[in-house]
Amino acid sequence: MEGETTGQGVKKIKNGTESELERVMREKGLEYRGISIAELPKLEERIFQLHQRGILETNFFREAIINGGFSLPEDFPGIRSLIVVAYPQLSTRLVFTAGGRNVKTVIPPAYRNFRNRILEVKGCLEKAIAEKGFRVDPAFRLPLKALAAGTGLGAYGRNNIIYVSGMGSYHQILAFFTDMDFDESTLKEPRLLELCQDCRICEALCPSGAIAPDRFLLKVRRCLAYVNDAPPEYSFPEWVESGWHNAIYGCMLCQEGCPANENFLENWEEEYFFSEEETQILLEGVPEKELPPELKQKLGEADLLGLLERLPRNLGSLLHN
Ligand code: B12
Ligand code: SF4
Ligand code: SF4
Repeated sequence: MEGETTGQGVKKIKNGTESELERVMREKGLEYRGISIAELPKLEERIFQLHQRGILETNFFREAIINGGFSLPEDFPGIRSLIVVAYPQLSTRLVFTAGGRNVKTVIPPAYRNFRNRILEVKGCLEKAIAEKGFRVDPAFRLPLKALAAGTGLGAYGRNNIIYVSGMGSYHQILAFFTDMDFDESTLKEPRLLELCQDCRICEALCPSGAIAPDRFLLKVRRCLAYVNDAPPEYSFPEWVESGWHNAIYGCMLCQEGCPANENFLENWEEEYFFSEEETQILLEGVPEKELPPELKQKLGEADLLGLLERLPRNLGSLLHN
């Protein structure tokens, strides 16, 4: 496959003033970077070192490394690179009704329609490069923040979340294997957001101490996002105060209070209202097949059906705030 390289490091398809990939991604408002697949073992090693030092407080090590999350798909020979993509996404507002009172909460950015977005972006990438004989396949199990930082797509905030220029932390990170080459594709050192140098707002706002002054990595088990994503049979630990909950799952306190996000707080991707009766049905944990069709459709659109079993616990806690 013949080609030349652009200043941005993307293989430019012959006869194009810019590569088709750059054009398609720009039109969709997506940011992306490419990295050689040969760099992946270096990332694995970085994470392994954190594990060796005993500071990786997450199951991620087991899932990603021991269970082969870094291994390449066998049905895709000739993988050359990874394309790492940031797709902007705002919060989705939810308004529940209980005791005549409206209770407002959110689905955080990045949580909604993840699978659909993978397919959508895969479609865009295919439109741009498949025609030239390249292939793309989603990479689900790689450490996406570390990849975003390692490709220079984004920088870490002190809150452990990736920030991308023009999107703040309001985006989803996606990654794809491809047999296309990028020329500027070595693994970079992770960068801290400049604003964080003189700021500790997120540390102060985190109610549970998950963002700690003495370590960069999150204290994962203290994070409300870890707590309220637990399977439905687990109730919240005693140390979690109900007033802390602020999202139907996940938590937005360290993002909403961050000055790097000030442009993204006012708008919603979408808004869904739940009547008193609907709120009650959700609190009772009515199974999906017994839901009134309209409520089921609304939950489907909001991408909340997968969370149905956790709703009595998570929503119940929000309503008691
Ligand atoms: C496990 C997981 C969680 C766990 C643990 C999070 C964690 N910090 O490890 C829990 C349940 C707590 C969680 C919470 C959330 N998550 Co989460 N999570 C994941 C998952 C599955 C893996 C994360 C991972 O790689 N952990 C492993 C560690 C090693 O990664 P790391 O933190 O990047 O570690 C690097 C840095 O610490 C760096 N480093 C070390 N020291 C230093 C020092 C300095 C100065 C610097 C700059 C860097 C640095 O080196 C490490 C290795 O490279 C990913 C999906 C995926 N496949 O990647 C989503 C993912 C990371 N989560 C995501 C989101 C949106 C969230 C929440 C914001 C959701 C919410 N609103 O509640 C919260 C954020 C909580 C927080 N403040 O971090 C997004 C991230 C989007 C973004 N913009 O960053 C992802 C990518 C999912 C997605 N596809 O959108 N998550
Ligand atoms: S609140 Fe301040 S320290 Fe925390 S991520 Fe935002 S800018 Fe950085
Ligand atoms: S998501 Fe919430 S609990 Fe987790 S670190 Fe941020 S503020 Fe703390």
